[in-house]
Amino acid sequence: MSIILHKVLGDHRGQLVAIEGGDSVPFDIKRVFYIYGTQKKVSRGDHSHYNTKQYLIAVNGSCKVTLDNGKTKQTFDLDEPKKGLFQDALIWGTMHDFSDNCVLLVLASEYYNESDYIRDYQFFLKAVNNS
Ligand code: T46
Repeated sequence: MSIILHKVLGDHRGQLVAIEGGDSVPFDIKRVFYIYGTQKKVSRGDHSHYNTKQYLIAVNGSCKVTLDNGKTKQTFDLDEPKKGLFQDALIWGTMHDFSDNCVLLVLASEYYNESDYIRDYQFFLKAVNNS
């Protein structure tokens, strides 16, 4: 679990970051979504997935992401559009401390399927222990 710094392809017109599935993002990308209109003191996520892997980028503003593997937790600052964070399957993820105007882009390895979600922390710990 660590921040990946993407190359910024900028010139006098502005910046560009290119991300390709299977390269800097270690999976084929099947779904893209983004959250915005977040509130500083209201967290998002607070769940894990059985199979879905995610890659998170704050393309505007900033937030913190806490990843928990059932044994240890690490908190990461997503505060630049060139920073990406990989969230593997069976990792509990919480997004929090959003700045004003944060737009958090998420690339996902699977199509949306609510049955892939683990929204109960005790179920999550059981799933980790059985994996
Ligand atoms: C994550 C954070 C950053 C869909 O219909 N399709 C989708 O692809 C997604 C992600 C959600 N939904 C529906 C399910 C709920 O009715 O949108 C509603 C809100 O989803 P949720 O409560 O899961 O939202 P967040 O912000 O707590 O979490 C989402 C992602 O689920 C999660 O994986 O990392 O954004």
